[in-house]
Parts: sequence; C-alpha cells; structure tokens
Amino acid sequence: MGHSIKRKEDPLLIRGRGHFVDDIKLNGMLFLDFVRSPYAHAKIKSINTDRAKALPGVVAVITGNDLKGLGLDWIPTLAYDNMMVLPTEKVVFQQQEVVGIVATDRYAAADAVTLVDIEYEPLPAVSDPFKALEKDSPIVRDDKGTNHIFHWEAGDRALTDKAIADSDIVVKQDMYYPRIHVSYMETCGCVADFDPVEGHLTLWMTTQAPHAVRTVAALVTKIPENKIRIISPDIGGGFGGKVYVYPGYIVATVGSILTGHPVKWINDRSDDQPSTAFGRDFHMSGEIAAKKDGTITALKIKTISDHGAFHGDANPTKFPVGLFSIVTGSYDLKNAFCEVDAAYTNKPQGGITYRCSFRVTEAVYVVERMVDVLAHKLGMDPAELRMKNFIPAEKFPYKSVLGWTYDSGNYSAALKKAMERIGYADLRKEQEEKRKKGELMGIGISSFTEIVGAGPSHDFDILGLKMFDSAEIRIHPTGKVISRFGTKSQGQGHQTTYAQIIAEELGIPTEDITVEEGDTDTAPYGLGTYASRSTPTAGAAASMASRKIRDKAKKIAAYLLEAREEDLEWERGRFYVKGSPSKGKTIQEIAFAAYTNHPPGVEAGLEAVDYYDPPNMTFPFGSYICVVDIDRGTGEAKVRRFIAVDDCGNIINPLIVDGQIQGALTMGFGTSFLEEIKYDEDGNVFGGNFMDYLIPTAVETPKWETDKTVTPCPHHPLGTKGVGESATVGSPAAFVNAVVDALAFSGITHVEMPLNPWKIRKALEEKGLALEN
Ligand code: MCN
Ligand code: CUM
Repeated sequence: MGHSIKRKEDPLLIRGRGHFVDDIKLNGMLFLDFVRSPYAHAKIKSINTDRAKALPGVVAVITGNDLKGLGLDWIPTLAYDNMMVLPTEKVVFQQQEVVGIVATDRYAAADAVTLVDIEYEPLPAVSDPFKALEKDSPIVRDDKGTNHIFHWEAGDRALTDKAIADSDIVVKQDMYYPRIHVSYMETCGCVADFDPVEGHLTLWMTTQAPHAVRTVAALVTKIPENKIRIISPDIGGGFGGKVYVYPGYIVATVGSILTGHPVKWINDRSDDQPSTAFGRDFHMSGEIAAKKDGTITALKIKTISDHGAFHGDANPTKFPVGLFSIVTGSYDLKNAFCEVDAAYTNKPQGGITYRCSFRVTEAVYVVERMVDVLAHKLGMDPAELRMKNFIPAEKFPYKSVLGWTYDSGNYSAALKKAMERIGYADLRKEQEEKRKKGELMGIGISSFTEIVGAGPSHDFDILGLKMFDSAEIRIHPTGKVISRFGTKSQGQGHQTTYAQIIAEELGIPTEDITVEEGDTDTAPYGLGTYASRSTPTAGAAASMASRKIRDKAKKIAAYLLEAREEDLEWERGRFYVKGSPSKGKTIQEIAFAAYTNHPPGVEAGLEAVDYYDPPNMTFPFGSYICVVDIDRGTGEAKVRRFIAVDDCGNIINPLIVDGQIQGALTMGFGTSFLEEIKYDEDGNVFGGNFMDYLIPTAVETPKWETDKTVTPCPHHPLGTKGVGESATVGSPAAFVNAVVDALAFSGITHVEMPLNPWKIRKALEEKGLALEN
C-alpha cells in the first residue's frame, strides 16, 4: 500500500488483448439493431414490418407489442419508476428505440432498419422542465398523468428564511448545470445467449452492477436467478452511464429466446450518445446570506431537475436527488434549506452519471459558485472568505445542518497548500496590474467536500438491495491467491489496487494475487462500482477478509511451530515466536500446511469471505485553483495553470489516484468549457454525436498539477476514502469561478457553462469589454 506500482491490467489492454463485449463471438450469433424515433413525442399509428422481414438475413423483428405479450414492454427502473423498453402507443424522446431487428449480420440488420414502415402522428413535445411543470403542458407520461415526478426538500425553511432576513448581505444567483454525456470510449452493448434446453441465460453486458442487474432480471423475467449469469467483461469506461438498464439488453435477450441463437447488440456512437443516460440538467437558484464581516449565515437552493421521460437513476439513497443535501459543502453553516422539483420531459432518462457522486457535482458547483458571488459582492478575497467559514479541523466528526456526519477533514490545510503551490498572492498582484493594462485574467477556487462510499445499509439500498460490498479471498496450496469482488472496474484499476490491499494485509506479493470481478456465477454478491464506493466498501471487505485469513493462519502457524497462539507475532507475510524471530512460518508455508498438514480440529483450506457494511460514508475533499487568461477579441478563456490538492485519506496506489484525478479533471474541464446536449422546442437533439458534442482531446486539455494532503478516514480499516469522482465534482466551480473572477470587476456575476468563446465574447460585448477585430 502507498506504492505506485504499474497497473496489472494494462499489458493486456495496451496490446489489444482485452476482452470487451464486442470481442465475444459465438457460433450462430445474430445481430440486433434498432429503428429509432425521429420524433420527440408522437403517437404510433401503425408499424409495418413486412418489407424488413422480407430482407435476406433478417431473422426476427421485435416490436413493443411482441414484448407486451411477454410482459416486457415496460420494466421497472432502479428508482421505483417504469420505463418503456419498446413503445406500443407513443414515443417519448427523439432517437428512442422503436423496433428491434435481429439479422445474421450487422449490415443486414442496419439495412432492414430502413425498411420498417412506421406511421407517426406528431404530438406537441416538451423539452423545457419549467414548461413541463406548467398546467397546460403536454404530458410526457400518460401512465402518470403529470410531468411532476417528485418534490423533495431538506433543512428548515422557516429558520433559513429568518436567518436570511436577519443578515447584512444577501446575494442571489441562478445557474444551470448543463446536460452532458459521459462519452465513454466503448458504447453500450451486450451478447445475450439463452439456452432453451437448460433454460439458462448468459448475458455479457456493459454493466457497472452485474449482481443487481441479475436480481432485477430474475424478478422481471421469472428466469430463476441461478439460471442467469451476467458477465461484465472488460469495460471501456462506465462513468455512471453503464449503471442504467437500456432496451438493447432486454431486446437482445428476447431476441435470443425467440431465435434460439446468441444475439449481439452494440450501440453506434450516434445511437448511444442521444439515447443513453445523460448527466446533470439541473436548474438551480441560489441564495446566500452573510454578516458584513463575511460570516455566512444561511444558504438556500431551489432546483428544477430535468429527468427526461423516465426516472431511472441508479440512486442508492433514500433521497430522490441522491446526496444533493451535501450542498453546505465545506462550510460551518447553521442554516440551510434546499428543495428540488423534478420533471418529466421528452428527452432520454438520466441525471446521475458522469462521475457525479449522485448529485454532489451539482451541490458542490452551486455552493462553490455562491461563495464566490458573495465574495465579489462583499469585496472580499474568495480565499479569505472560504478560510473564514470552513468547518474547523477540530470540529470533526462534524454534523452538518442537513444531517450528514462528516468523518474527517482539514479544509484550510488543503487550500493553504494549493495557494502556496500556485503562488496565490503574486497572482492577485499580477491580476491587478494586468487589469490596469486592459488584460483580463481570473483566479478561481473550489474547496469541495465529497461524500462517497455508499453505504451504510440502514440508509442506502437499490430497490431494497442493501449497499454493502464483498470480497472473497482464496489462498491455494502454493500461496497464490484468487480473489473475487462484488464490484466491477471499468478502468479504475481494481486488479491492481485490490491486490495491493491483500498484499498489505497478508504480505503476499501482488503478482501472486489474481483479482476477478464481474461474473455473477463466481463473484460474491455486491452492488457494483459507482459513487466512488469500491474502495470504501469492497476495498474494506478485502482488508477484513484478509484479517480473517490471518486469524486462521495464526492457528496453523501455532500448530506448526508448536507454540501458543498468544506467543506469536505477525510481521508482513510471516508469524514468528515472540522473542525468537528466526522461529517462524511464512504465509506461503502456512498456506501449504492448510492443505497438507492442517491442525486437528481446524478445517482445511485457507480462504475467507467478507461482506462489508461501512459505518458511514467517506468524505474526501480538496482545494483546486485555476488561473485563466481571457482573450478580449475571441472570447476564449485559456487555462494557464490548474493546481488540484486532493485528500482521499490514506492512498493505496498514488499513481492510480493521480490518474483518476487527472482523468476526472479533464472531464470537469470538458463540462466547463465544451460539452452540452441541447434540445429545441420540438425536442430535437443537438449534441447527439461527436460532430457537435465536443469533448477535450490532448490538444485542448491543460497541464494538470496535482498534490495532496492526507487526512485518514477514521472508520475504514485502511483509513482510505474514495476518490474516483472527486475532480469532476470539484473542478467545474474552479473553472467558472476563474472566468467570472476575471470579469467580476465589470459587474458580471455569472456565465453559464459551457464557457465557450461565443458566450464569453457576448458577456464582454455587453460590458463594452470586447475588442473589435
Ligand atoms: N484508490 C486508491 N486510494 C484511495 C482511493 C482510491 O488507490 N484512497 C484507487 C482505488 O483502489 C481504485 C481507484 O483509485 O483503483 C478508484 O477508487 P474509488 O474512488 O473507490 O472509486 P471506484 O473504484 O468505486 O470507481 C468509481 C468511480 C466512479 S463512480 C466513476 S463515475 C468513474 C471513476 O471511478 N468512472 C471511471 N473513475 C473512472 N475511471 C475510469 N478509467 N473509467 C471509469 O469509467
Ligand atoms: Cu455518478 S457516475 Mo459514478 O457514480 O458511476
């Protein structure tokens, strides 16, 4: 632990020897493609599949009515809603799957897609959640009769209103967190193979949560759970988008059942981007109040959340908006209130994806932006305002006014370190001088607090499945280890870091430890990888299972050494007799004895399973500082420097953590400057493919500087906290704060993401700051 060993998974991947879903080729395998809706909202008057069926190579054509016969035209989502698999009466978003075509090859399937004749009657669509919540809005979901999904609130409204009324200064700011797509390298897909003789389904699929999917599949299809095997092979990025269940998985399965052949479905990019789950789409109105000296007295946030046509979040909390109530962030606030109203619109489902920690992204963005808006209003340095209001290090464990118990933290230390690294005081002087010369530069801070690691099972479940996670460790006679986990890496490096945890606990070299995940037939039950929960849950389980093995190993060692257990001492990889260090047995010798010479009364073998239910979430944090220079001609904001100081407690592998942070910063950068999916009034999608959805490449991406502080987690067996999402959660506020900081002197209080040159140029023009060509 603590060593930057290279990732064990990489040699295979970089030599093209990975095993992704599309690498699976089975005898007689057929291919599935979809006819998709050109309309955002339309009645289906008729579907004629004759011409498609007549095309050579077409084996089956599957419509909503076919699924209805099987009770599969609608299925439950992970958020207690239902979603259409294929429509029978109307379509509810553009690019929705309408008819599935199963053919002998991909090309025949794609050709047949163009031969299905569907008569639509367009209906008025609603793509704006504010309009969706108005009385006369078109209704997206006839089964619900309303576009209002839920109202949720946290905190004391009356006390917060009173604190706001009693304060010296109040500032308000509206802000929109745009709809974005994770744009993983590998699109969603599966291979479904139903064996009619055994009544057994094998489903290779791009899912982050194979066990949960299997249980839900068993309940929905009535195929017994032991006859469903879900395998998540290598996954080319999930980022939350592969927790959701998509029609392709179900129609491929039905296709295999109907045809008796394996069926493969792989989304094209331009199918995937506009139809799979998006992230964010949160319209927030913030209000922050303070005393003249900068003491923050209250925070109030009102939000309209756009969920698209189905509420499908894989949200493991009892709160419909995930962990948004972490919105008081790093600050010691006495009064806070937040409320969210969620709307159905004619868009695909989503909200909780894109390294979001379940709405923590939105919460961090709004509080970190509000603090900056307040600082500018007060004429106070944003760093000073933060330092003044941080939860002091000595107050941990800290109970927030909205109900979370933060495990540990030292926020001022992280911010101080970031300020020193970037030379904050000098930058402020430079900014002043540049402004005199008419040059625009800005400095943006974000001091975020994350909440990850779901979770304590009393508060966290998915459809009743409790949020623990698991590790199973088997040591074989020669001391080599096979370990299996209920989580599923999509690129996070679990094969390496779990091996490091076991190596730390048992002293077995990492190269002797195999880590397996993602096969429900072999791995112990677990809830999967998302919410940066793997290290806090399954990582902890690896520790606990190792310790169980150590306890048994001690018994065997005592027997071998003819000593009492109490007289044995553990050093990495070895028990020895207290006082005579040369008299000892290595873990490998003990493993061999466990199968060849185990003590009477002790079971043979050396293995253990642990299901770890964490006592609390983990609360990683950090302080990021961004410096931008703005071109008054083009409106381009260029990131000159960006320093990220992260604290995720004790670190298992610094190289992997740094990779996680750099990747997540790049995604935060994309969110802030480039990416956005938009819809026009009729629900036509813009940004549904890589022609007009911009993601950062190596060319645009700034050079990241990273650093850390270490505040161990008090309740995790290794003192670690999660980290996978921290930088996506924390960084957008730093980018936007930097751009607004450059412009604030002119009275600009906010510019919406993505901060493209066009938007910044427009803001400059409004204030007479734009240079003419
Ligand atoms: N780690 C560590 N020391 C710590 C904390 C973490 O060495 N103190 C290591 C872990 O052991 C693990 C990695 O860092 O190898 C991430 O761990 P963790 O924070 O526990 O997050 P998860 O493994 O649960 O990954 C989920 C998280 C989420 S929710 C999204 S979204 C995301 C992310 O990870 N998706 C990713 N990072 C991603 N990285 C890649 N390459 N691909 C994705 O799809
Ligand atoms: Cu919110 S994206 Mo991750 O939790 O898989």
